[in-house]
Amino acid sequence: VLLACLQCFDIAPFFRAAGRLLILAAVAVPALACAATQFEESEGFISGSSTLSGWSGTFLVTDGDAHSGTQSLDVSTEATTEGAESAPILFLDFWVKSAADASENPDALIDFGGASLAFLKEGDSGTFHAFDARGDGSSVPVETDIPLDTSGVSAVWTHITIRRDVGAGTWDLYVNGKPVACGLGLETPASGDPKAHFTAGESGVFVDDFVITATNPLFMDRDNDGIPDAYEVANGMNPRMDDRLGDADLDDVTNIQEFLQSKGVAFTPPGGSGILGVVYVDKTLGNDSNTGSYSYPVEGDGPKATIAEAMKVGHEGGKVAVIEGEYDEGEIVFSGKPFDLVTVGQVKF
Ligand SMILES: [Ca+2]
Ligand SMILES: [Ca+2]
Ligand SMILES: [Ca+2]
Ligand SMILES: [Ca+2]
Repeated sequence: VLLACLQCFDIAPFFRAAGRLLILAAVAVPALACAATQFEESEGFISGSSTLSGWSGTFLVTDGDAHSGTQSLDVSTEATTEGAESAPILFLDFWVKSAADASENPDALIDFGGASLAFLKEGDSGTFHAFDARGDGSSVPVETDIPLDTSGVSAVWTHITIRRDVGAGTWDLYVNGKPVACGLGLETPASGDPKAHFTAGESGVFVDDFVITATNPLFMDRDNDGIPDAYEVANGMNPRMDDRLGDADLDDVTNIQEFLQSKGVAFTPPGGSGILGVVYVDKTLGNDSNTGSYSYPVEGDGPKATIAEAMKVGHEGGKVAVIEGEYDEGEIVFSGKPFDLVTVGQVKF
């Protein structure tokens, strides 16, 4: 399974930016689901072919339009993926160019085990609608003003990412990499079915750069709670635990809602340990030459490897956050500095 997934990363360049962390995460998630394709000839997809391994339905591999390379999947009626492994939290990530549905009660453009999305014509532009199975199950507009061409087909490719959590019965939607809806209800009973189902509008649907994966394809998200590691660190959240429903700053707004309201805006990671007063220690992934400002390895920096070294650079009144693992450093000398020692996950001293 792991090997297959490393191949997935290999054929999906948009993964490469975060590849290092994704591979680490892949090691930690044994039941990894995985299916990635750009529909290119180099992957064995021949233009004009209507049968694909891992897909069923009515479609063609086409060289008529593409987001990546020269080919994509042209869904003329419907298409369903098969065969990926299941996991409680799965991400579906793809680029789409679709005809806008004129109906007021649209069919779902995509249904991913109860997480579904439609694309509706509204005036001269298109709007994505997300179905929230809580309440009356109707759809809510989540992304508007997608330009349409004269035939009512989206004039641009749109990047859709769905995070589906079967355990929680919820799903999140990211459009063009930004969070636009979080905690929508899955249809019940929520199914762990890893299949994705596309239904074409009047003029079909182009799909490209398609992947189903158990690791977050958009950003480093070690705990898979849908919030970037770096955002969590910058905002006092726990990057090693699903705390999306927690409230790090005690303002009665949940962490995931704060992330949503921020539109996932760029943040400045703490330069040194001063801003949050947290120094991270990770025996497995850390290195004592790092500053300890990050909970995860980043280019040229990351967590400390030993508590002793973290103590040296920590600020008085700050925190030393020890990330899961077994630490056998003998007696830890606090050298007179008052610290909060917090542990993340299973820590053994
Ligand atoms: Ca392609
Ligand atoms: Ca996270
Ligand atoms: Ca978290
Ligand atoms: Ca809050």
